[in-house]
Amino acid sequence: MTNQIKLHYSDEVATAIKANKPIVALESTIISHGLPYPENLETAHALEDAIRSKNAVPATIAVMDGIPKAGLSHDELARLSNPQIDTLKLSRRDLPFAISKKIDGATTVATTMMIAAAAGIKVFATGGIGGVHRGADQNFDISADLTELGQTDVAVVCAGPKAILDIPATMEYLETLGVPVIGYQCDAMPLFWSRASDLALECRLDSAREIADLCQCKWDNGLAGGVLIANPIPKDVEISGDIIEAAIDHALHQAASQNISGKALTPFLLDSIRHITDGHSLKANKALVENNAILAAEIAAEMVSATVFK
Ligand code: PSU
Ligand code: MN
Repeated sequence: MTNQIKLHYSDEVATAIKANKPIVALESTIISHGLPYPENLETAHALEDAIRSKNAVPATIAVMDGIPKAGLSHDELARLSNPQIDTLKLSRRDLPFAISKKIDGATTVATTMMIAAAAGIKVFATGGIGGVHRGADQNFDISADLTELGQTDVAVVCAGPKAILDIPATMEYLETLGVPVIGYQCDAMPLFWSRASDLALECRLDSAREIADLCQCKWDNGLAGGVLIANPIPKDVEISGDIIEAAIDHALHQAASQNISGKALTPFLLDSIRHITDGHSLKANKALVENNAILAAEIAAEMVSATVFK
């Protein structure tokens, strides 16, 4: 047997796996580094509740005391959201360090996919994936989320790449890696805080059933790797492209003048945009992740019924 991630399941997740119930993975970087306290803790609970309200089981993923976990306790969620505790942001390369040092770490899209796949969980809901940063031709800042999508069999529901990125370059990179990008009930790539962009998508699907089918066909045919589902932010909380673009510009200038780069860049930009938009971006961020959790639960339910009736 090849080695694989050794993980711990919460009772709720272990029971769901045995009973073949639909399960949705959730990431923890958004809790520790993406949202401020106390909204981060409130959102972590709201996401789990949204998934349970759809008769699916949430599996929030993180590394606690060096142990990769699928499903967290209330205490663990509180620990990850506590701003007084410095929690590492773990991408693929950081996982061995956190495990060997037995420390806590919040998982990004990349590491959440890895641990979800090891747990046999096929669907994961997040806010926005990481991607190719603006200026990547000079700084080479390309998120490991993309390479993970190219190799790990998990369907990731997001509201598009974060608009702080170079979106056309991110789309090209996903194409190179062979990652299907599905527009859920939309024809253009959603841009996280805004519903649409001028980037046309070639694959539109209008139901959770069709999305589950596409994933199953991909994996049944031995086509390894993830599927990206782009679910536009709900209309009532979207921020118009002009307003958000001005905020992003401002935030990017602040980051450059304070020499922020590497893994600190995404959290810095999200926080700075929250200040510039007077909290509007935070409200939007919470709503879009919840919207994604609900769609992910529907897809997970369709995947389960497909295996039962096969
Ligand atoms: N989307 C959000 N908030 C976040 C992130 C995404 O709404 O905090 C996180 C995700 O965990 C994603 C990470 O995997 O940012 C990407 O970071 P980087 O660009 O450093 O790879
Ligand atoms: Mn990066």
